[in-house]
Amino acid sequence: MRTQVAIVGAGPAGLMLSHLLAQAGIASIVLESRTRQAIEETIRAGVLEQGTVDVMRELGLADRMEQIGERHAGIEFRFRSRGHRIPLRDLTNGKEVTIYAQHEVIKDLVAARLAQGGEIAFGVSGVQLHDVDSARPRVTFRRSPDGPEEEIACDFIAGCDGFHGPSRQSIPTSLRREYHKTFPMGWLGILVEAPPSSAELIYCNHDRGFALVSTRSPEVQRMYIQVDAADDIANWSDDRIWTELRTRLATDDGWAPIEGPIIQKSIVGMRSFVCSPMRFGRLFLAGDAAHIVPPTGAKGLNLAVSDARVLAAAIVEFYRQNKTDLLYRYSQICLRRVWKAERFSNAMTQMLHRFPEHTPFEREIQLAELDYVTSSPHGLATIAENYVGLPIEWNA
Ligand code: RFL
Ligand code: PHB
Repeated sequence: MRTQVAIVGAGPAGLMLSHLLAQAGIASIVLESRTRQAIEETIRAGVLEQGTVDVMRELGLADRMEQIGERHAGIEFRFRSRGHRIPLRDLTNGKEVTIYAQHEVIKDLVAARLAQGGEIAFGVSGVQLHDVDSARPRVTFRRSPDGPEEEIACDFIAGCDGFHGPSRQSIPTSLRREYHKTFPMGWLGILVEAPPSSAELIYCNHDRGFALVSTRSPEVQRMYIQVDAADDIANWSDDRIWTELRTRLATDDGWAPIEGPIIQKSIVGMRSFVCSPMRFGRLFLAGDAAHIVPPTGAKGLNLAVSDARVLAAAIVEFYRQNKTDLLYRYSQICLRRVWKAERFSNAMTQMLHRFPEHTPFEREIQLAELDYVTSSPHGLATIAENYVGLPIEWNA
């Protein structure tokens, strides 16, 4: 088999890249280890930056998002039992975020790609990358564990296979640097059958830990609470979860979450990670394969999409104009935006969670920080500008 771009991984990065390339008439094949059903059902992110929404529109894939996604013009920070609104739209010349679940984005991208005749091989195994630093890279894989090995010869490989995928390991360790930080807490996330408790997202800092009220639809809410990183979901009965949510989110004027049956619950860890550079020869990493942010800034999916935009532009420039300028600058352009998203996600995490090691002094400093960013016009503008998403700086 031969194609122009072999894409490993059908997450937001890989699928978005396949669409952006197809729009420019460039062929790709996507290899995905999980089944279509599994990728369309995994519950993950929910907040789309304006730039991500714009790409969906440009690709003509925004119909369902416009129907069932919700546009939010602000968010709330809650601490010392009081809410403080951050008016995103007013502070960013009209930019907003859209609440639309990642698995809905995946469904839209997969359906459209298959309808256009695009090739996505689901459930493949044994994906291996070969000769990535030559002009003729190859990917081998099996369609089923005991099926024959098949080979794709290509011009470029896009490693969009998430944090645990094999692509990053194809960059020799001597040529890449990895930056890691693990946070001492996790997020217990739930899906609840109940109407929204709040018209906008609530990020809450409480003595007992962080809580977040988000939403998925008029019938389903998404909520999170900070728990110990090593905690087991079996320790969390529905009653215990509701007690924590009620306690952490309570306000002086009697606010309480709207409760309902919990239909899904799980705990995820929180880490920061960056791999630099994001390119080796003809292998280009995109999304979680190259970087992870803690979910507090709602940036992971959006970074995956902005990497895909830069990579698509670089590959299009190569085929159309026979230029390699953007390809060579790919890593630099992406990492400039990635580090700013790492910075923001880290700052949000530090500001909003309880840290076991904090002294009473550090706790007061944290609350003063929240007071500053929710009362100073500069503090508010900084949060808003970063939350709706920074632009890609093509001249990096
Ligand atoms: P993905 O989505 O992990 O996709 C990678 C794909 O590669 C496949 N794969 C392989 N395929 C073939 N061969 C192999 N050997 C393979 N190994 C792996 C995998 O099966 C998978 O389908 O990476 P991508 O495309 O880079 O996208 C990244 C995002 O999924 C991720 O950053 C976000 O979900 C993070 N995130 C959030 N991001 C946001 O922008 N806004 C949010 O509100 C937000 N909330 C969240 C989040 C992540 C969370 N969790 C679960 C960590 C909330 C949570 C709770
Ligand atoms: C979500 O709705 O899943 C969500 C919202 C905001 C975040 C992270 C996740 O910061």
